[in-house]
Amino acid sequence: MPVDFSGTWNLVSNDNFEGYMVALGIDFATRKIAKMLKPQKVIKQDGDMLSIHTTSTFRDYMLQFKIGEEFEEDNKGLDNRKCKSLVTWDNDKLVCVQIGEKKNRGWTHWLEGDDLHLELRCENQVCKQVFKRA
Ligand code: VL7
Repeated sequence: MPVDFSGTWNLVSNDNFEGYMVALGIDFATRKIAKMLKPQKVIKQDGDMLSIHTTSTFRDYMLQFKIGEEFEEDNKGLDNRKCKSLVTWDNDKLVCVQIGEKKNRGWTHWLEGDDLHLELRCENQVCKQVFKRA
């Protein structure tokens, strides 16, 4: 049985989000607002289909995809760069590779106890976020 990430999750820690945003070229004013946010993720996992809705008081981002199938990602409201993205399982971790203008871009989700972990990568920057069930 694969891991089930379904649920509503609240951000409790956010290490080096600033470095990740700088690597993505997010401007200073936007970064100032973004780093104050405590986003929530609503994840729905149904077989190979996933939706991850990241919401905040400032911006929302919705991602829907099928595991193992490449898709176009527009990153609208984030850095707005288009990528070809692919999410696959690495044991119990969900790994996304985002091919585009930025090197080494992607993310990994996994569960540790009842916490949801997320590593966001761009170029030489790694942001580490932890979420707890709402
Ligand atoms: C999504 C933010 C910084 C712009 C606003 C910040 C708004 C709330 O891709 C992500 O998650 C994956 C895995 O769960 C699913 O899409 C991370 C937040 C990354 C990057 C860009 C700052 C402006 C944050 C939407």
